[in-house]
Amino acid sequence: MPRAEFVPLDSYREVPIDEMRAAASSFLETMRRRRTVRDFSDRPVPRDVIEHCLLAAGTAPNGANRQPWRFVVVGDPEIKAKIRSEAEVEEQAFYNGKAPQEWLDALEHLGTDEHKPFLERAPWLIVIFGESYELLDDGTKAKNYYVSESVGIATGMLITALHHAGLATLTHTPSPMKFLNGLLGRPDNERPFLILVVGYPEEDATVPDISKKPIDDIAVFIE
Ligand code: IYR
Repeated sequence: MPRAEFVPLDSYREVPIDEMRAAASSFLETMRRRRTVRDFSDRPVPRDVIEHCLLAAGTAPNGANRQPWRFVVVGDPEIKAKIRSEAEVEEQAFYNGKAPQEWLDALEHLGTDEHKPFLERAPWLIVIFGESYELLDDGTKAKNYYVSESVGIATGMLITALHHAGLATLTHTPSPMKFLNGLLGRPDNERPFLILVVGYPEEDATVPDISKKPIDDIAVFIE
């Protein structure tokens, strides 16, 4: 890779400290309204909103700027039905013998089970892949770096962008997920990371009454 041209950092905007405080605290309020939703409405969501949120995710910092992600956005009802049926096969096995009891106990309070109707009902499924390497035109492989970190950061930014736009999401990880390559016709260098279910919540949607850890339990300051 030739060295990039360096240009002034024109996009940075400094804000006064009081505005910084207000921005940080109001963003916290916004983020505290985000909930993982499992009861999705079938109301349509315009594709351009999804595209903007994906472009926001695509601004994520990542290894060597290789941008090792691929978002496969599924709105086709037939493909969604196939994803649901294959995911439910995996989940059936997970909940009925494959998952260790300790894992099932850890999930108990969330009330999850092998039924995944949201995979058909929500208007969009964003299937997120990480590209472990790039296939160059001459057939050689170019390795990517920090793929799971990069894709994880991009996924977090996507969830944030969708929430900011007024949409609900669910991170869904059927295990194993390799069936997604076959179903979606994706090449071997793309490894499924997770399925992000996107849409409006059902009007009577409920969520578990759980809380997030306070600052002292998630951070240590060394000053
Ligand atoms: N993939 C399963 C199980 C599951 C695992 C974790 I860790 C969760 O936080 C939630 C669910 C499922 O989707 O049901």
